[in-house]
Amino acid sequence: MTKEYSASDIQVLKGLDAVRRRPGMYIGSTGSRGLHHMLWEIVDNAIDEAANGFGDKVSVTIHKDESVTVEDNGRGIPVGLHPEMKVSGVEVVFTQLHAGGKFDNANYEYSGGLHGVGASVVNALSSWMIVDVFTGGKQYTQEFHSYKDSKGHIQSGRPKGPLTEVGPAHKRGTVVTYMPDKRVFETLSLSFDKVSKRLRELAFLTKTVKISLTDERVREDGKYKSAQYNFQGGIVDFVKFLNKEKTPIHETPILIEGKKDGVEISVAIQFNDSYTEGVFSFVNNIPTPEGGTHETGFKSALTKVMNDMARSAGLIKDKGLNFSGEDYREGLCAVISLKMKNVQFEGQTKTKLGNTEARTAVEAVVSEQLAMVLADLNNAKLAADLLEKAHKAARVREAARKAKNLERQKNKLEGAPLVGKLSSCTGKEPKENELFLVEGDSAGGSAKQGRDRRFQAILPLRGKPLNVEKKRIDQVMSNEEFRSIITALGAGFDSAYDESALKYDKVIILSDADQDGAHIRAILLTFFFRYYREMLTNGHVYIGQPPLYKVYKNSENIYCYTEDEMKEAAEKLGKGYKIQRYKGLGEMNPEQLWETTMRPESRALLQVTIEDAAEAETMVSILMGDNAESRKEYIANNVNFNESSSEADMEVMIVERA
Ligand code: 1YM
Repeated sequence: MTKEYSASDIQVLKGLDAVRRRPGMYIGSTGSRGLHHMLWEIVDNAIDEAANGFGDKVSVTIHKDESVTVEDNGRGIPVGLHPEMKVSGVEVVFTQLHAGGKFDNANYEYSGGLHGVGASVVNALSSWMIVDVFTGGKQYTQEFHSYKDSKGHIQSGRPKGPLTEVGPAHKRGTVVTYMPDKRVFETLSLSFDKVSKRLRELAFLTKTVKISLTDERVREDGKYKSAQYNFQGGIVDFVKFLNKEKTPIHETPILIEGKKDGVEISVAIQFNDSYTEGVFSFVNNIPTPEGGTHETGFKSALTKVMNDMARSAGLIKDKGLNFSGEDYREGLCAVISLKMKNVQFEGQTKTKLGNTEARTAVEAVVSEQLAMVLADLNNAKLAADLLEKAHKAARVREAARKAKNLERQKNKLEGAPLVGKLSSCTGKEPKENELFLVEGDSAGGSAKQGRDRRFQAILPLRGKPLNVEKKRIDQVMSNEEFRSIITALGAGFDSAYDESALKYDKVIILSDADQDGAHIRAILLTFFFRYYREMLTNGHVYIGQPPLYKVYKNSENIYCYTEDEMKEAAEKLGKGYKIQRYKGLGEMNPEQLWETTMRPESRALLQVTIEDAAEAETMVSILMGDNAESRKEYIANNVNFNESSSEADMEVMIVERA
């Protein structure tokens, strides 16, 4: 039944083989991230169809065998023959890189970074794929597979036959099922949490669409684990959701929508009574956590509109206190969503928008509309509250600035200052040096003895550091634990941070594998997220991974980081093995700590990304914020006290192993 394909197909299919040779180029990685990326490719096509007004439902099903089905009720991928390729539109879409009419159309030109590389990449990296299209009262189907030919070469994403009509149909839409190829991916297991979070985000960003997720691998109360999302309010619902743990100072978010120079702009804003700022931006539904021109445009507009108001209100005088942009952004929660062509992504992780037209367009649209909203008499109280808030913030900032300058002067005056508890390293080359932030004095002691003092410095932290949530910058600065970190880093902090002065290339958090350790780690990550964001984007922050078990017999020791590894090791050593479970870092002697956790050649470090830190911040707000209800809910959903390790919480904050 497998038919030989014509010469023109062979050309096409070579593209798929190239994808298989270098999967990373197309989906970023062959780890968990890449695996999820596959799903986003197919989901994006389904969401686009709904966003363009065709259909309103998208469903995702993760099957027991880790294959995935995505279904929409749009027009269906075109089934007619492609005039040049002489095969169906469906076949073109799934076998040609960047195929199809869609790529000439505005929606598809947005592929920047890794997004939008297309459904054919998913086919190329799957062991099999089935596409069903329902259109014009008929059902069509086509199957693809990847197999080894007689010479042992992999043939990727080859059609088993042409698109075939299989019967009548009473619905419209596209259904794609695929099995990620285990010859390509290190893991085939999609994370329900990751997938549901992203689908929720897409439901906020595309308000017409109803999205459902079913996980057939997991049963809950006799049903499959599932989630459904539909937000009629779109990004207005999004900011309300983001503010759920906080106390908004006005009930209805401000919504700004407009189009300029080909850039479609939607912004939703709701202020809360906290001191933190949260701007969440997206371009063509892709998150841009590193910010970029759109965020810059938004911030200048906000500053300009507020400055104009402050000036009219007589708050800004030529002499004396001036307001800065930051002062206006205390307690700001905003979602920015842009739709535009020819997107340029920049930055370390290609998640920063570079297009200059986005800055001018956002600035113009937001300035004009925000000024109107705040001039509206119905919003007079909000306008007055915002000015008062900014005024307070400016006074505090001024006080903090004075204190900070003092701090920096101190650093300069004393050269390498002696931080009380810091055991510094002897090496003077910051690029080589590492700073370990260690939970507890006893572990700190072992780390001090076990380290390589030429490049490893140890700073033991006593007890739990101050919870940074809801603390003003001046309070954080005067806390002893944070002060010692700030001083040890030697590069100022917050707006005074100066990366060129940073004394350590790696800052490694070492905490116990228990609830307390997870808590301390989350607080420290929140601290870096709030005051040293650049350190995160530049990849300076790490989490050390002490082993949870030692399995040993006679003189052989195997250190294990998960329960599975432990079981495997026990099996390997056979009869007579013993297991030591490390409840804390303090239980390891200096040599063991060095060998398992500190020695560069044998340790496993997790590099913390900005997303991880942002998640830790969310976790900290929930666990320590004032909303007891959501705290309970969070703990019930995320923290498993029976679990032997703290992997449950680690899940929430951490990436793949570096
Ligand atoms: C479960 C995944 O891929 N749906 C989907 C894809 C397409 C269309 C409709 C579609 C688009 C257009 C015209 C158009 C795609 N079509 C193409 C191409 N769901 C899923 N639903 N007609 C149908 O944009 O012009 C690529 S994707 F290239 F064939 F037009």
